[in-house]
Amino acid sequence: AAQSTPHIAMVPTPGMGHLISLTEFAKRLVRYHNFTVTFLIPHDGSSKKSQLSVLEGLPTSISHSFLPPTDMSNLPADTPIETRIILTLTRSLTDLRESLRALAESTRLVALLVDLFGFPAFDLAAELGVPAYLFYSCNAMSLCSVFHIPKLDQMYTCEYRDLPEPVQFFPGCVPVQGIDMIDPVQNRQDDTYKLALGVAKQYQRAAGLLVNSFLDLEPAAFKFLMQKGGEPPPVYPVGPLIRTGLESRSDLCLRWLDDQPNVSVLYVSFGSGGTLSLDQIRELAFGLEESGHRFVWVVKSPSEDSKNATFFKEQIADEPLWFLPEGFLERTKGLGMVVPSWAPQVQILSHGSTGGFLSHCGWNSVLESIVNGVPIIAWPLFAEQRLNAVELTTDLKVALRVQPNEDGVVERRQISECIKRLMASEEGKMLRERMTALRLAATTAFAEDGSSTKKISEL
Ligand code: BUP
Repeated sequence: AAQSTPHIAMVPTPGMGHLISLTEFAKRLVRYHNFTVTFLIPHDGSSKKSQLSVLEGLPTSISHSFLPPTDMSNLPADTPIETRIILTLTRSLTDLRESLRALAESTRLVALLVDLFGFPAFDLAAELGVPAYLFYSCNAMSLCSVFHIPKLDQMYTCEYRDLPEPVQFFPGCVPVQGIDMIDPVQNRQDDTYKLALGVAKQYQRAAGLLVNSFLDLEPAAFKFLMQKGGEPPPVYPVGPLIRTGLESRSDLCLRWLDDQPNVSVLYVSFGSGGTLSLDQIRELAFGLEESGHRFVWVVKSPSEDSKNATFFKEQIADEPLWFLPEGFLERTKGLGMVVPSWAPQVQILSHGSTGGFLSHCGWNSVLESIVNGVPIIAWPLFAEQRLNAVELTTDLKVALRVQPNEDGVVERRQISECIKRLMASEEGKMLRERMTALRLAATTAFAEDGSSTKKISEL
């Protein structure tokens, strides 16, 4: 019987966002479509703790194994994150080949599913004669940009931030300034630019592209991607897939939220990858304080350069929140909660007291906000986050966006103004109403006859 159950191998590259959305997709395949799944996980030798927290609660028909750690010690410290991620995978290909072969012998292996950086594994699927699919864990708009970049490369020689006019990646696309395009194309001399330029070709080799978004959220982008005879292979909107199965309510900040008025608290987080400079953290603290609104702030230690790394480390050992302005915690006592490093984000966003999200606009965070109807203050930092911010503010109109000054710092005045606009103005009310409509559309996508339910069945 085990042999007749269709089996899928999933390969998540480093990054919690990749793992979480793939495991959510695996859960649906197991629950509604009678598949079994094995996760084969390349890793770079760093701690597996947060990955294990996701993997441990999975149903028994989903198993996992970590591939032997790759040696990344010869990489220069400033190697871009995208290169680092892809190298972790390419340096694991021999081990991955062996694991896939073993799976093909012991199960009825019907497909390989990799994430957006996983295309170097396509050849291994071909060797085994199984189709390779790609799970694109960002939005349809950024996928359109991936397919558009080779055209821009032909059309212009300047850096994209100097383009004479904004770009449209598909008919009906909101205009995007070059500076808001994805990070890997911001420097044409850089190796990651060549990588980004080649991605469209790689994606064309997939048997299908699964996008963690839904038709009603990005109709024009999906229309473009799904037109027959277009460049991409078949595209399947399969979202919004966000983290589920988090029932524990023991957390201190959830209990604090229980005591706050409805829709009154701003949740502040820059994601697992986002850090701010010391100056910026302090400016944000003053901005929060000046706004007078309630908040839950997930803070991380300031980003360090080699100059101050030792100093920062010594300070942290003495007092973990040393970088906050003096007296901040006392002055905001009762009004705000500061949570070091990690908070139960999905539960916070689904709590009735939460009324806004100041976010780095990572796509997982955006989807979690949409599913819970929480409007956003967009503060994008890196990767494709600026593109997400453009979509949220200009196209969907469910977010406000902050802009840094010439020194790259978002000033306290702007922060507090944005918070007031979001939490207590007519404008904020409209953003919330539109977010509520999106929330409904998100629920509908996974109804019995919903667009994403149907697309997954079709797939
Ligand atoms: Br930080 C944080 N609690 O404190 P990313 C994150 N998460 O539950 P995204 C928490 O981790 P990027 C925290 O809800 C999301 O499901 C969060 O977060 C959860 O991914 C997951 O890494 C991953 O911030 O941004 O939002 O896609 O572009 O940085 O990958």
